[in-house]
Amino acid sequence: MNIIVAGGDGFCGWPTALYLSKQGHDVSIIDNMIRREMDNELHSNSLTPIASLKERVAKWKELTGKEIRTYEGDLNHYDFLRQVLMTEEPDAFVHFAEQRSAPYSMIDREHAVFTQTNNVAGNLNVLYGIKEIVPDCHLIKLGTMGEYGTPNIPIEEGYIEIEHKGRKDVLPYPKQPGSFYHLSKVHDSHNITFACKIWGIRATDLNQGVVYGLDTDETKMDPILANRLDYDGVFGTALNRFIIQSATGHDVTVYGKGGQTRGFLNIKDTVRCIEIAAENPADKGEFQVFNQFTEEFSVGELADKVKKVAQEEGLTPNVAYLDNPRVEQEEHFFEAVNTKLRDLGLEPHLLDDGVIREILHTVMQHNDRVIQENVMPQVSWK
Ligand code: NAD
Ligand code: USQ
Repeated sequence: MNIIVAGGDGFCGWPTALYLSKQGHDVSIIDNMIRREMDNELHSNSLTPIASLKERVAKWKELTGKEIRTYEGDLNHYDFLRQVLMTEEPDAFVHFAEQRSAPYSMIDREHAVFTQTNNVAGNLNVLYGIKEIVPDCHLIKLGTMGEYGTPNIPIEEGYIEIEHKGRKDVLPYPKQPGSFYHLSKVHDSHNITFACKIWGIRATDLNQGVVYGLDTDETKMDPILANRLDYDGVFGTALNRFIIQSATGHDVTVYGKGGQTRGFLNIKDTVRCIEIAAENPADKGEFQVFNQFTEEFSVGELADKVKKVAQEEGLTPNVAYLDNPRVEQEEHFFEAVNTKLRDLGLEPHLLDDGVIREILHTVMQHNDRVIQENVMPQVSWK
């Protein structure tokens, strides 16, 4: 298949592009490098040193003989996007290219407006581009489990059957997101649903949980292929942050009571889920929704798991329960269905001590790159 990976320079996109290329697909990347600019804006960095996209794809070609074409540009520049779609004529468009940090979207008005403009308008351009140029192309869109929020009933995969006043219907599952970023994903889902209905576009929304780890078989082939790893209070996510904090002698930062429960998955499963979605395109006009996570944990539970492994490695981690900078439920019911990707062949890499230990060892090679002032959360929801 010809597959475009938009956001292919990012944390999920880069390993996905490599994996799809290894599997024999003809892969190209779109990215405007804004994530690298955000590091400069936040005076932050990836824990792992990362090569430029040009160096990355050149190394991949040298090692495997496989070419990944790159297009540097913004999905919000429609002429650029049209040109890429006309050149590549993709069978699938994997869309990772959004501002993905909840704290970044909550910094202030400008960052909220940027997040929603970048994400919602960018995705709308992709929908128009597919309609206009490649109407059969399958849109594989990264959504988030956080679109659903934390309702007091089980979360279904995209849709729920409701009986009301004696009548029944299957309706989109209610959305109660917890940040302007998560809201942007809900707006995207609505726009895609509508575009499928009116133009017959085929789309799959992957409501992904929090991703942990950094390596896949491909990124480990050479230091130039290394993936980025975020640890700062804006872009770092729960489990990866906890591991890096224990490796560098920083308190493990559990926000509030720590009962916040989310779906999690290993980056090794992210890349496979994208392949499964590509192999199982939605029908024309269908908006297919998969919940993309493998296990549920509370953040308090994750902190304890990391603490145990870190102690076994001779470290002295301390779990600190901080005032929660976010507005969210800290103790709640959480039970989400995630059977569709499993039924289509996903064999999850589950979280155990060995997995935590492996990430910890990688992290410890780069401890000196941590900018300590960036580790504590500084963005408040209020
Ligand atoms: P990331 O920030 O590392 O990568 C996103 C990439 O998209 C970056 O390289 C950035 O430069 C690019 N980009 C952003 N806006 C763009 C635009 N307008 N035009 C072109 N390129 C643009 O993020 P990630 O962690 O790889 O996440 C990828 C996707 O997966 C996001 O949509 C995110 O919402 C979703 N997701 C991520 C996680 C996670 O834990 N990382 C979990 C669930 C869902
Ligand atoms: N949390 C802590 N301590 C930390 C960091 C986070 O307790 O140091 C808590 C947060 O308060 C929250 C939970 O951990 O309750 C998850 O936070 P996170 O920063 O790990 O993840 P989140 O903000 O939800 O966003 C990440 C990605 C986003 C993706 C989302 C999937 O950045 O792109 O959409 O995970 S999900 O959470 O399922 O919506």
